[in-house]
Amino acid sequence: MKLKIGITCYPTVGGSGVVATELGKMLAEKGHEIHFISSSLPFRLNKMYHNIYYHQVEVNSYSVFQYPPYDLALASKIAEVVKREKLDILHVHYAIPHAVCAILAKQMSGNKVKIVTTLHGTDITVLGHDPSLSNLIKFGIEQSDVVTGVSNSLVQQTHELISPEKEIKTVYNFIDERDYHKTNSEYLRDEYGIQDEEKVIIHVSNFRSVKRVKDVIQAFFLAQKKMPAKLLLVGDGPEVTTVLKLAKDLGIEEKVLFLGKQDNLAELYSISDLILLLSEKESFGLVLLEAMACGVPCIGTNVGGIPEVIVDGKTGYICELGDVEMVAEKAVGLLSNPILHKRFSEAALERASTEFHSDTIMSEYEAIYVQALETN
Ligand code: GMT
Repeated sequence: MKLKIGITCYPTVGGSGVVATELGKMLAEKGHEIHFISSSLPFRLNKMYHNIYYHQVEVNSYSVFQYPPYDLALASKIAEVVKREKLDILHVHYAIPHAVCAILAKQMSGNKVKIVTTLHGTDITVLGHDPSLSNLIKFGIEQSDVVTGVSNSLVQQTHELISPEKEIKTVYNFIDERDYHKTNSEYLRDEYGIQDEEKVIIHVSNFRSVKRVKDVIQAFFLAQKKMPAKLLLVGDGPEVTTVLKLAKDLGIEEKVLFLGKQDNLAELYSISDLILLLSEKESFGLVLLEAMACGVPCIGTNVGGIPEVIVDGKTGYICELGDVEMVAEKAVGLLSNPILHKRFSEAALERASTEFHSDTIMSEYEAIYVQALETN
C-alpha cells in the first residue's frame, strides 16, 4: 500500500531530526509520498528527492503577540497540507509541541488523517518532570493513534513519569547503511598529525551538559597515561569552552583535537578505534549506532537506552555514570589487545547490521502506519 505521509520534526542538527529525515527519504524510495512540514528544510534534505515535498512553516510577528506563535502556525500549516494533499498519516517527532499541533491540525482539517507520534527523549526525560507540561505531553500521547519510543528504557520512563493510558511500542533508531560503513580515510590520520602508534578515541555530540563531555576528557586523560592516543571531539555546543579549558588544565590539549561540526562522519569513525558516550541522559545514542556500523566498539554509561545499543563485554562496555577510572581501564584493556578489539569491532558491525538494520526498522514503521489506519 502506497501512503501519503506528513512528517514534522525539528529540522536542525540533532538525532531526532536525522532519524525523521532518513525515515522520510527511505519511505520515499519505497514509493510512499512524503511531505515534510517544518520551520526550515531538514538539513539532510540537501538535494532533490523523488516523492519528497517540503512545506515551510512561516511565523509572522505581530505586535499583538508577545511571542511569535510558532505552534499555531505549524498546526495551521499541517491542516492546510493534510487537506490539500489528502495525507493518510502524520508522523510527528516529539509529543510537544508536534503531537499537540498535529491533533489540532487534524481537527481543523476535518480529515481522517491518522497521527503517529515518536518520542525521542528530551520531551519525556526533561519536560516530563515539569507538572505544567506533563498533562500536555499525556494529552499528545493519548490522542495520537499510535505512539512509539526509540528504546525500551524511554517507553518505561514515559509510563513512570507521565502514566499515559496508551500502549507505546519500541522502534529502535536506524542509520542509512549506504552512508555509514568503514571507508579508507587513513589520509585523515596524517592530516590530524596522528602518529602510527597512537590509538584514536572519538566523541560526537552537541556538547550539552547532559552529554558529560568533561567525563570524556577525564577518562581520556587517564587512558593516555597508559598508551599513546588522541581524542577527536566532534560537534559543537554550550560546553565546548569549558571542555577545552579542562583539556588545557590537564596538559593534554595537544592530544585533544576539537573538530567542530563535521558532515562526513563515516570517515572519522573509520579512523577511530573506540567511541565514548558518557551521558547522564540518553534515550538511544544514535552516534553509537553510526560508529558501530563503521566497526567501532563503544563505551557508554548505564543510562537510558545506551545498554540496549551496546552489549556489555561483546560490542563494548557499559560503565556507571561518572566512573571515569573504569572507562579508562576498559578503554586501555580493549585498545591494547588487538585480538579482543577485532572481536568487538566485528560484533559491533554485526549488531548494527542485524538488530538495527534499516530494512527491519522501515518494515516496523510501515506496519505501524497500517495499524494506525485501522484504528477508529
Ligand atoms: O541528544 C540530543 O541532545 C538531541 C536529541 C534530539 O532531539 O535529537 O536526541 C534524542 O533523540 C535521538 C534520536 O532518537 C537519540 O539518539 C538521543 O539519545 C536523544 N537524546 C537524549 O535522550 C538526550
